[in-house]
Amino acid sequence: MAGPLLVAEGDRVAVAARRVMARCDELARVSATSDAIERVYLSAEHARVNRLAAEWMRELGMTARQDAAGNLVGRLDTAGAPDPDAPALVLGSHLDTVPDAGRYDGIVGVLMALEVVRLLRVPRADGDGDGRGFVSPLPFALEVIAFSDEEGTRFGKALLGSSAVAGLWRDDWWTLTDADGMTLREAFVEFGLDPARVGEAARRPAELVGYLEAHIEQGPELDDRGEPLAVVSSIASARRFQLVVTGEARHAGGTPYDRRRDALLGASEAALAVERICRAEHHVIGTVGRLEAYPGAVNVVPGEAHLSLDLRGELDERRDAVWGSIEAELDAIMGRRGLRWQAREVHSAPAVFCAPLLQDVVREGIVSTLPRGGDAPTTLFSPAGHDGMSIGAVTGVGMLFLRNPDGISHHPGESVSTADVALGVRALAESVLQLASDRG
Ligand code: HGY
Ligand code: MN
Ligand code: MN
Repeated sequence: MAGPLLVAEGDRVAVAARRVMARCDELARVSATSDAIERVYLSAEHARVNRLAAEWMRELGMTARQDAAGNLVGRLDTAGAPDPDAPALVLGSHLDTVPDAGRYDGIVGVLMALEVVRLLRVPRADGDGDGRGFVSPLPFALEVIAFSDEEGTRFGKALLGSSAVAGLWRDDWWTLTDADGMTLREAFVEFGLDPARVGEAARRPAELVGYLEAHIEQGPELDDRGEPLAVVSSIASARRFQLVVTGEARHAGGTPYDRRRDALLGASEAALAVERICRAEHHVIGTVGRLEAYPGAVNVVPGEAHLSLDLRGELDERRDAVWGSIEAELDAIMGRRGLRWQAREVHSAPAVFCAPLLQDVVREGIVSTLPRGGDAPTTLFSPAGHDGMSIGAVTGVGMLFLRNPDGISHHPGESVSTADVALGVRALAESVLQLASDRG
């Protein structure tokens, strides 16, 4: 590519980056708790950030609508009469969070996408369409989707919002329950959505040119390499389980050790076994994020333990082989301890390989931000999950990673620099222009 396609007068990109950072702070204040960031699917906070982001979309001249699964969809039509079926390049990420979250995971990608629309839009010719101010000058419409449930924090199943957009919704999800016992179906209705119409969120491949997402790396690679941006090659496959270990609750004082069937100790050995088995693997990562003992009394040997398992890998087959090793090890551990265990799979998503063409345009976009003749941009595998894992079922996926100091994420200490966001906005805009150029 000859050089940057984007003529960004002066510091429009720097201004865009500052706006992104300020809005990340603004959205961080929309939380279920006053002392941390938490925003889960179909909550009052979800509704509030959708309203706020819809305002920002409309300010840009986009239409903004909440789809049948609670995702927020902004659209900038191509010139001429608005054509809702004109193929669109979708940019975006997610606005939901984990508990006690950082303020950039997902959020920064949605806001960077809006700044790319601001940089690329052109005034609508007088008299075109419905008089709204701006259009996409590209051979495709531009959409920004703020996905509503990438994390899966509330119901355990991740990617609910993007699954609906990809037409992957399953009816057996309706009975999933949150910590208060509310079903997904009840939460849908309470939020004002109609479960019977969730299928209307689905998009057809013919409507989509592709999906490009900017996201913080959520790992230390770029920081260690001293680079601000990277191309993503693929997104890890994920499986999530809820495990139950059953022993026998007994008196903490009167029960000798050789008479105990302590479920918490069995679960603890299981967690250590997951770490040991996965450490021996390349690009398979297992994490026990939650462990609860029951009845949970200080003077009772736990008769039951519940633990979560998040297992992900670069390749589905390798991940599944490791799950087999973990199952065998859990059988051995529980057998030794006279315990029983069972697993319920609550989430599964295959690995998604980013479309080569979209990897190329993201690479071109990054190159446009680098000094001429520099090294080729880094390409990274993403062990973190993203909405592209769903969207890959209906269109090509491309991702741009931003440096995430120390790789801290899913934590209030998560950070990204304004300078890197500026580079990221410019790279993402250039990627879009490169794609438009490739498509003639
Ligand atoms: O879990 C993940 O990898 C993503 O942050 N939801
Ligand atoms: Mn994320
Ligand atoms: Mn996350």
